Amino acid sequence: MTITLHHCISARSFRPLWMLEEIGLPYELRVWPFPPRVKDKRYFEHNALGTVPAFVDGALRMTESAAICQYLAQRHSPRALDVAPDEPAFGEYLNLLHFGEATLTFPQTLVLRYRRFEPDERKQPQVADDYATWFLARLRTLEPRLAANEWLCAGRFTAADVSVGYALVLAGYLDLADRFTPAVAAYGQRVQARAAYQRALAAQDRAAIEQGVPLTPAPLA
Ligand SMILES: N[C@@H](CCC(=O)N[C@@H](CS)C(=O)NCC(=O)O)C(=O)O
Repeated sequence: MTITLHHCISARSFRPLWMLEEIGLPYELRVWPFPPRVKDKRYFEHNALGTVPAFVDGALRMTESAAICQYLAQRHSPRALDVAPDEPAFGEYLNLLHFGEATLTFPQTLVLRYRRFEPDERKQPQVADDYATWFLARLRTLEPRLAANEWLCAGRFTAADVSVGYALVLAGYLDLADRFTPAVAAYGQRVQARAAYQRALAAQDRAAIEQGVPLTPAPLA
């Protein structure tokens, strides 16, 4: 049974797309204009929340990007992209995997919304600046970890790197990457140099062109 991933260009659905490329699983990529709940209401048939990702694997439907990464890693990449419960880094891995979305991506969505996405009369520069600062402060635990290690945990690249790596890529879209500390900046370059990351970028562009969807990145509200 082929996996189907519903995606908007550069949105959080990029995390599972990147995972699928890391693992080398076959999948069907459906690209939607952003935000699908406004631009194409047929999307509600796939996810009643209107958000991407929506991930379909047989009878299973999932809508949380970090959870999908965890699912794919555990099911298809044991002890490689996944960290098993009997490995010393298991708890650290789960913490970092979820830190990428819950702690690092959430404040950035406020920056996007109030700096870029809202019409001028609703823009809130103070909110955007405060959440940008908050996001950057939340990177502080990564700096010593990445100064000492190539990847986040377990001595190898895992789904936690996909989760956190995407949050750093998103910061680049928001022009925040030039405020990264040195080890975080170098790690951001390392994750983006991965062949699977590059294949995922190419796959989203190819699918968008084939499906007639503009290549403009999602504002990620
Ligand atoms: N916590 C969810 C968030 C999903 C989410 O909010 N996705 C955004 C794009 S990055 C979206 O679809 N926004 C459109 C909307 O809210 O209508 C995840 O990690 O997948």
